[in-house]
Amino acid sequence: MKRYSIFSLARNALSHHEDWPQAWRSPEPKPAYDVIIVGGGGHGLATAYYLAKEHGISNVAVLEKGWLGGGNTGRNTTVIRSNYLWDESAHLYEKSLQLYEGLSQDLNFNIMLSQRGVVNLAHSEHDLRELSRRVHALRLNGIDSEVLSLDEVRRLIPILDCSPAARYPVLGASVQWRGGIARHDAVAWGFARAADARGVDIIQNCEVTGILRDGGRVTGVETTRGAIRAPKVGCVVAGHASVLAAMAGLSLPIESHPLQALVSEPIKPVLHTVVMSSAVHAYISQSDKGELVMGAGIDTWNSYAQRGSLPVVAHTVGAVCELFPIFGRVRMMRSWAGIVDICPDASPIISRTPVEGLYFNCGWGTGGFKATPGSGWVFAYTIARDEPHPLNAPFALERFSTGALIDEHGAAAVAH
Ligand code: FAD
Ligand code: PYC
Repeated sequence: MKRYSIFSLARNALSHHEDWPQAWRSPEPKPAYDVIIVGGGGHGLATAYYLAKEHGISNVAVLEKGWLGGGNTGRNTTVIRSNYLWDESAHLYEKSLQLYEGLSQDLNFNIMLSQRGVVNLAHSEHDLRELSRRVHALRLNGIDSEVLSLDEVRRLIPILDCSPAARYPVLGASVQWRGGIARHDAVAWGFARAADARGVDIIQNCEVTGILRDGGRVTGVETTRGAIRAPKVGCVVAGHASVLAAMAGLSLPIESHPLQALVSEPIKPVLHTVVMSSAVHAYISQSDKGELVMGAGIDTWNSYAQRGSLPVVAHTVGAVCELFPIFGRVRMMRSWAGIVDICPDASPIISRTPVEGLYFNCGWGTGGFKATPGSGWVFAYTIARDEPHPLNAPFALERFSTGALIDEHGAAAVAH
């Protein structure tokens, strides 16, 4: 076993980080692969990793037009939970949460999972009824969830304004203790490193500009670095799924919107759980660095520009200060946006398509970070076997013609 002494720590601190091994290679694209994954966010990298690990398919390329995790993976507010209402979603997100719970060990990379609990505040009798309905549904699915009384909320979050004089007084809450946050970059990097170690080629700065087909079957992709052939192509390009689909002559039931988030200057630890309120329309957690990480609902217009608008930021800061007047004196540091693809039922699409060998994993809207490992796991299964796993069968494209929609607008809550 390698031993680390105070001397080796000091030597590494002064080494200017030289001679570190590369976390993953940067290979030239080969002319052909068994599978091409378009999109080097968490979901695409997880798919490649599980293709290699679970299905022995490692002749795989992940093609990313920018840098790994530069899309929504690196822009999200890192909330993880599995408290979805309907059985189909609860099972899928719970699979993901369980994978998260073992992910640092599996990838041998610290993803900084912090299961600090996710609290959803109730501000009316209606909220209370909705929250307890969800808690009961979750418990029937074996997922941890409980209702908190106002006193319990007060004890858990002493800095929350629980006064009856508040515009939306807090009446209680629900909590999922196993929920929390994880480090978003580490999730992408951990999957990248582990996929690379299993032989997957990760190719950055390689934009897919066309989907090559012969008759009704996919044969590869056109890219800014030339054509690359493959009998199977999986598209995992959150925010740009419709753009990729159009390259194959497909139209998806998706709308693309900016979603914003913002962080404050770092302050001492004061907030130990994730807090969400649909009524004031904001959510907040405190990062390990001390920054307050907060977020908003989507900007109402469609856009592919990864920036938001001042009114949404102003609304969110106002809402957070209503819940936590103590934060009124904290200075904001920066805000940003990502583009989220939203389906009419606020549930994702993980599916084969009418083009043979072409698969789509998209429509995670405002809530796909929590699904990263689970999504990759079921998508790898779907691509490897050319059939859905029972966990993602309900999320196929066919639901938009059969009408078997899975309405999770309530679970997406604040961010919608
Ligand atoms: P991405 O990380 O966006 O990866 C897709 C990749 O595809 C990108 O890197 C992009 O560059 C690439 N790409 C696109 N087009 C092409 C092309 N033509 N060729 C090659 N590559 C291409 N979810 C939660 O669960 N919890 C949260 O707290 C949360 N907060 C959020 C806050 C914000 C502000 C935003 C924007 C989103 C939030 N989400 C959250 C949603 C979550 O971020 C996404 O659902 C999830 O990260 C999607 O992961 P992905 O790997 O599919 O997408
Ligand atoms: O899905 O939990 C979530 C979430 C929080 C913020 C944005 N999405």
